[in-house]
Amino acid sequence: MNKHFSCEKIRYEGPTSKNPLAFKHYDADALIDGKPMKEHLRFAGAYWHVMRNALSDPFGVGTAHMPWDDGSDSVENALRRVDVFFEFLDILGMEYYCWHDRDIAPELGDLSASNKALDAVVARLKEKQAETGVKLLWGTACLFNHPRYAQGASTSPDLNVYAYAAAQVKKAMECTKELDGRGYTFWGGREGYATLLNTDMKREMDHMAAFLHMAVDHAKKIGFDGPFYIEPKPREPTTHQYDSDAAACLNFLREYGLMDKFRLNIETNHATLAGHSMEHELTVAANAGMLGSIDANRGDPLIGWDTDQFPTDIYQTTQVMLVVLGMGGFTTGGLNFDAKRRRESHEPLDLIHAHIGGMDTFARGLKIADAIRRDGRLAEIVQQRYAGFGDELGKKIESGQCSFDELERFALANGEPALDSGRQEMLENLINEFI
Ligand code: XLS
Ligand code: NI
Ligand code: NI
Repeated sequence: MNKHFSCEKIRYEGPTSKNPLAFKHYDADALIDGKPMKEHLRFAGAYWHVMRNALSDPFGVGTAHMPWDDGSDSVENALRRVDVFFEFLDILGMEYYCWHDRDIAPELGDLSASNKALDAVVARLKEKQAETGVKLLWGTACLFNHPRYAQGASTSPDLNVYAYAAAQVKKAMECTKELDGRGYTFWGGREGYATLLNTDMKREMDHMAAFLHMAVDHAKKIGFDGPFYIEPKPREPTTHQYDSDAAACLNFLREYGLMDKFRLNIETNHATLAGHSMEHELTVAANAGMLGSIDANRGDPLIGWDTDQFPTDIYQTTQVMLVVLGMGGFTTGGLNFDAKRRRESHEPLDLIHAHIGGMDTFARGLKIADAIRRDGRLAEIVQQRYAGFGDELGKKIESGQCSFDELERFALANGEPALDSGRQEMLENLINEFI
């Protein structure tokens, strides 16, 4: 029995099990389409939610019980958390994790003291990784919590803040490299504006691009070859964030010549805040060959902010896994549970329940998506809808060899088009056959 989480290691017991502390669908080594489930899903624990989220909300203080944490900013306390976090990962059999610099180590009086504390914790993380085989999915720098970042980090009007942010990212990249991280994430927490009255948007975006170019240069210099991820989010905390959705990020990366080194990290609750579905955002990213990783969570349809709830919707995880399987699976990325318990679920054991649910929901989504793909009807129907473009004229259009003159001749000769049904409801029924 683990003393911090009051449970044993979580095992797969199959769909008929009534044990709340067992997986019903996530069977790590079971093969789906020739590949173990754990390799399809690449689950990661988010250090900030598991170890550092006290579960406060805008109206109340934290409720989480963290008996291992003395609440101090000491390095000893930070090191103790590392050990507990690795116990947590082991209980669930999670092989990856993610962090912000300031989650794993305290921010102290000045930058060099903070860097020193970070080094001490990174050394412990490195030992723990070697001992357990756990890997770092990505690291990132927290450029949104400290008051200095109130007006942005790489988009701050204050050059001193810009430089401070650069120094913080430089160090976080070096720590990620030290821990053999598979990627490095930029989420622009404060990279946006509260009002355009005081904002030179063009200049701020130019500054952000210069910042990211310096990150690319530094990666080359230190030999970090993992991709960088940009994580789109439309608003919150700012009124408008520059990385507002997948399409805006792709446009930004193209405009500033950053497509090579970057991929997108798409988060479910950010997609819905942007007024899109997760399926939409993933499809936009995947179509551009730019889907790198996923922050798995969900919003609440009745609450208008980033509630970061654990995924429970099988329909949604099916859609996600259809896109992931469709692009041939993750390479460097994975499914990072950027999700927190509700404030009412304050016991450490609730962290285990929450992740069991998230992992099982994705395991089911994976199995269902694989079955839909093997069945083949859905893909066939989509293919058929565009069948006309497989003909000679269609091929000319798709290869850029056609002209308006030719299409006008065709339209005049063929008369009014007789449209086929889109069959949406039939396809919805088809998906439900598998769920
Ligand atoms: C916040 C973001 C954040 C990033 C990492 O909404 O999701 O947690 O994933 O900075
Ligand atoms: Ni996130
Ligand atoms: Ni988020």
